[in-house]
Formats: sequence, structure tokens, C-alpha cells
Amino acid sequence: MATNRTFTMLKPDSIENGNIGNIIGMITEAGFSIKAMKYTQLSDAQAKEFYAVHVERPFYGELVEYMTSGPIVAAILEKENAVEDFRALIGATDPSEAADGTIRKAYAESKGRNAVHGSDSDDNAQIESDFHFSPVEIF
Ligand code: IDP
Ligand code: MG
Repeated sequence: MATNRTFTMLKPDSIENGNIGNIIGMITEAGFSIKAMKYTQLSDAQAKEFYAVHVERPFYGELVEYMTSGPIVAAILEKENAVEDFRALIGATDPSEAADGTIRKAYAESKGRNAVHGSDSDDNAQIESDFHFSPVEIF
């Protein structure tokens, strides 16, 4: 069932580069409201589990190392058509292919260090939200 919610993480490069405020600004400016938000750091086990779908990919080890290298901001966002609209707002995985006006175009450093995560389906948005938040943390 579509929930009009998606899940995001501002990745460690966004925090390192001082872009939390700018990226949250782009997200709320685009009409998303914040249902949950947390400043945290992923453990090795959490990053491995979160990205388990990519375990066979050559970049998996690098991805886990990067995602555990510093704090992240995790959030649940709400808007009509949230998953699709948020993927459009963040842009292509590789910032050199990301459209003007997207978060990754503005702030990503590379295909690996690409500023933000966005869920790719309603099912994954639910799974990823549950991974990071308990019901009492969602408003
Ligand atoms: P997505 O984040 O746009 O959905 P995915 O293909 O699901 O992209 O990959 C998950 C994450 O893995 C990316 O956001 C990026 O951080 C990292 N990643 C993907 N492809 C590469 C690569 O070729 N080299 C290094 N890291 C990559
Ligand atoms: Mg993905």
C-alpha cells in the first residue's frame, strides 16, 4: 500500500561538508514534511544490513566503510507520491549525470559519496523507516 512516505539519509559527506541545513532546506522547500529525524552514526553491522541488497556488488565494502565513517541524518518524509518525487529531487546516483536543481547535482562529491539516500519503493521506504525508527519517534 502506498503510504506517501519515504525514507532518507543525509550521508557522511553531507555532514562533513556542512550541508545539513542546505539539504533539509531543499527537501522542505520541495514540499516534504518531516515525520521523524535522527542524528546518528551507523555501526558496521547496521550498514551491512541496510545495504545487504548490494552485497555482491564490487563497491559494497567501500560503501559500508563510507557509510560508517561519520554521522548521518536519518529521516522519514511525507508528501503525495513521496518515493518517486524524492528520487527526482535527489537526482541520479552519479552526480555527473544528475539534473540541475537536484540535491546530488548541488552537493554530491562522487558516485560513492553522493550526499543522500532515497528509498526506491514504498515497500523499501517502510522497511528502511522501521530499521531506523520506532513508532514513538514518528510524528
Ligand atoms: P541509489 O542510492 O541512487 O539508489 P544504488 O545503486 O542503490 O544507488 O547504490 C547505493 C549506493 O551505493 C549509492 O547511493 C552510492 O553511495 C553507492 N554506489 C553505487 N554505485 C557505486 C559505484 O559504482 N561506486 C561506488 N559507490 C557506489
Ligand atoms: Mg538504491
